[in-house]
Amino acid sequence: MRTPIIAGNWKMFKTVSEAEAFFAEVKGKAERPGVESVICAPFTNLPALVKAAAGTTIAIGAQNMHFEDSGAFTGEISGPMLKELGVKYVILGHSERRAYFAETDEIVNKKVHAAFKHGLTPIICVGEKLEEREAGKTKDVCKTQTEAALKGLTAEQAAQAVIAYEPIWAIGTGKSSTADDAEDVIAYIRGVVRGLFGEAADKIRIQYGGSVKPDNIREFLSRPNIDGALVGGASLEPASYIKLIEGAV
Ligand code: G2H
Repeated sequence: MRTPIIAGNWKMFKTVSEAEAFFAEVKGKAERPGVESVICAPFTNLPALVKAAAGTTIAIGAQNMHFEDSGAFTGEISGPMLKELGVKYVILGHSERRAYFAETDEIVNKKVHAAFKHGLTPIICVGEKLEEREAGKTKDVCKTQTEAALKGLTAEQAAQAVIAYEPIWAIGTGKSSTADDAEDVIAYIRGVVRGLFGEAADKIRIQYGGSVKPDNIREFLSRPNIDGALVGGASLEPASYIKLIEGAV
């Protein structure tokens, strides 16, 4: 009943010409009925990608945005700017933003509200650090981050949001969580959403992220609570991205 969503997170990779070349290769191939295909690219690539994606079923997303609509915030990009471009999704609260750019749960929550205000769908990242996992705090951390990020939303908004559970120790390290561990935590996060918003928990899509590849995506998506994947490294090559979409069906 929930359509799986595979989102490539390109991080700080690809110039405009590289993005255009990538898209030309995946067009018509990284598209399958029954799975939503999203490319989250650097800001500079977004106009070219939105143009290239016209008439396809591939959606384009950003990787961050400011919570204010406009103002003296040098170097920032706002929701109205993304909306006017035709961007549909925005990744918020990625662990790299939290770790390197001091994003707090409160900032992430403001950004989530700003995304909904401007008709963008947030992909909200939560997940524990290695030391938190080893201390048995995985679920506590995910609960705190999920509750903070969704604070003040309506149940209708919560149902439309996407959460990405990304254990930080599994990001870009080649070490992925097992599908069973990811399912356990994601089922728990869905329970947290149920506690806040009731039946919206059956509609919200919760992805797994962290070293997902074409050869392990099927295993993750075979679990009942895992509704897709947020993929970094393995989304950068056209052939690999196409296989991820094929593996999600
Ligand atoms: C986690 C993930 C993409 P990777 O950040 O969001 O990256 O798939 O490279 O671990």
